[in-house]
Amino acid sequence: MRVIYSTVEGDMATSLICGRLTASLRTSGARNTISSASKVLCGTSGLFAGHVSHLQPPHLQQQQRNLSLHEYMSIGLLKEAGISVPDGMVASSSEEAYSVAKQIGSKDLVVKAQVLAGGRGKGTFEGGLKGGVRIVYSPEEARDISSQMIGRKLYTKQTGEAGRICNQVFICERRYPRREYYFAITMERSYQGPVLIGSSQGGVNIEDVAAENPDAIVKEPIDIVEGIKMEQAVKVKLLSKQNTDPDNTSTDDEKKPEICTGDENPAPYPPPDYEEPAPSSCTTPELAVFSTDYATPSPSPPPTSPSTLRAPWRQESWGNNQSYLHYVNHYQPENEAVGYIRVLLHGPVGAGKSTFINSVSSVVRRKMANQALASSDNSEISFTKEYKTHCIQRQGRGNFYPFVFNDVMGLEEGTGRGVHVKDIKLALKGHVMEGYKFNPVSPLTPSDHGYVSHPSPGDRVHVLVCLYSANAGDMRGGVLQKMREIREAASDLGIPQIAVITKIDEACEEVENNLRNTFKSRYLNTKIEEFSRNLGIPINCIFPVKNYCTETLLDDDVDTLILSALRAIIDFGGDFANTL
Ligand SMILES: Nc1nc2c(ncn2[C@@H]2O[C@H](COP(=O)(O)OP(=O)(O)OP(=O)(O)O)[C@@H](O)[C@H]2O)c(=O)[nH]1
Ligand SMILES: [Mg+2]
Repeated sequence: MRVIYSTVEGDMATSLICGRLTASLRTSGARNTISSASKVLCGTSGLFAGHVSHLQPPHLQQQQRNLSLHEYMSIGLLKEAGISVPDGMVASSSEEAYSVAKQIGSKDLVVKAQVLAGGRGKGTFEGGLKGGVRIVYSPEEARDISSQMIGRKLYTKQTGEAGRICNQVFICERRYPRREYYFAITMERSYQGPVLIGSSQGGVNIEDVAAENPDAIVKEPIDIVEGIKMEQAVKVKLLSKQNTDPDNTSTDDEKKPEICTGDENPAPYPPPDYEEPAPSSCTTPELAVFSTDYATPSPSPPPTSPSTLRAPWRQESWGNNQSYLHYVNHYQPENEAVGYIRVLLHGPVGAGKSTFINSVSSVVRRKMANQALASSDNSEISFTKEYKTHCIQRQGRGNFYPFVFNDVMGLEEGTGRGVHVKDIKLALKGHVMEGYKFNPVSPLTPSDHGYVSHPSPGDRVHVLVCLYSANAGDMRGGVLQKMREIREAASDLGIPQIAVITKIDEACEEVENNLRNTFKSRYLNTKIEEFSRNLGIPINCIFPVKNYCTETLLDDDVDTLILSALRAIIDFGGDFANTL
């Protein structure tokens, strides 16, 4: 349910209550819903309570307007009146947003900027965040997004260049309604009182609907003494039939309240063309026009899971492994002085670095490999302790693929823990000797035995790959800082960088069930965007993979993702090696 604040120039304020009846009709039926809404408006604590001050003569009345309502306030009023609304709370700081999201307890949430302006969904915040209505999947993400909204101005097509400050966000559970209906109760001058308006067409371009299909809109003036009558409630209710019964062939007997659970064939919420009504759209005097922010749903949208998108966010040539393998098998670095592409892997403890090396080896050798010792659990302490180069053997003795992987100890939060950032920086330049045992407390120095004083072009790193688990919570400050530092050092040396997001199977059920959902997963899409933002790695340089961990047989789809990442790794590395 939404209440949209609006004013009309002149002496009459117009407020619209636009309700998404799907949720409430489900539980209470039309009359209850509408009369509950009227309580919100006209009851003793209702919005219009001040306007009807118990029938005093007009000249004694002090007109009171309590109409500048933020969405969370109106939702509170509707809830109080017994109307079913999504569970949610308001937050004034990002930390509060975090605890509110935790309290709601859902991992499918919407963060909505509380700004009295239309067009929030398509607005932009100062600082660059796009969209005043954002879907998030964790309390951490709610905190992150809120921190980019609270205290900043939102610019929408209604705020103009001045923008409007966002002081609060409303965090609520996400709902997946199947159909959209709108109704408004507005004070309208021509009726000298509140008018009930309903539409079966949603609200997008409602002015056009009013002109082209007036039957799709019902207007019922409310007698403020008698309240809403049953026939009026039924009239509004029947609008829903128009939406589901386009030919209007059903008999009156069939026109009974319909249960619309919103759980079947869910549509995205909010839908991609989310658009809020402009306050100015209410100025038409004879009709308090309400614009909806949801598209009228198609009668039978294709079934999709709420967690997957209809169209993938990246194209992948599933089943095209032969061409990938052909490329990898025939690859030769152009620069003969280099001989092989050196790939350095880094990332937090347990991100799947060693397992990725084994996975690549398994895919290209077409049999399971276990050459890089990987942890059998998700320990907090790095399992890999030494600097080790992994070559991958190909057919024929002494014959290896022209790319090698360097595995390192994992990064940890805090000082004196995990691999030292300075050691990774030295490895980038080729100063770290094979077999060097990492010391989290003190980095390698030129006087140490493990220091390579004169590295060859082949000792140097040609491509840096950052591994990160899709299943990790928020990007921890300390580890993120270390990853950034390593990235900067690599950038200074001109070394190209790629990120591999592992454990996509653990992070997302749809992906676990079918790896081909990888690029349709909303969660992964968001996660990769967040990762890209935090680390500054472009999205097209980030590759989601599922490593081979428990399998004993190769799988085509697992191979596709690994080969796709591998191809980019050797391409990037080869380009850099050519410059040496
Ligand atoms: N489900 C799943 N598990 C994975 C994946 N990648 C790695 N793992 C598991 O995650 C755990 C840690 O993997 P490792 O490869 O040892 O991680 P690492 O980054 O080398 O960790 P350290 O050497 O300890 O820094 C192991 O139990 C792996 O089986 C993946 O894509 N999916
Ligand atoms: Mg390891």
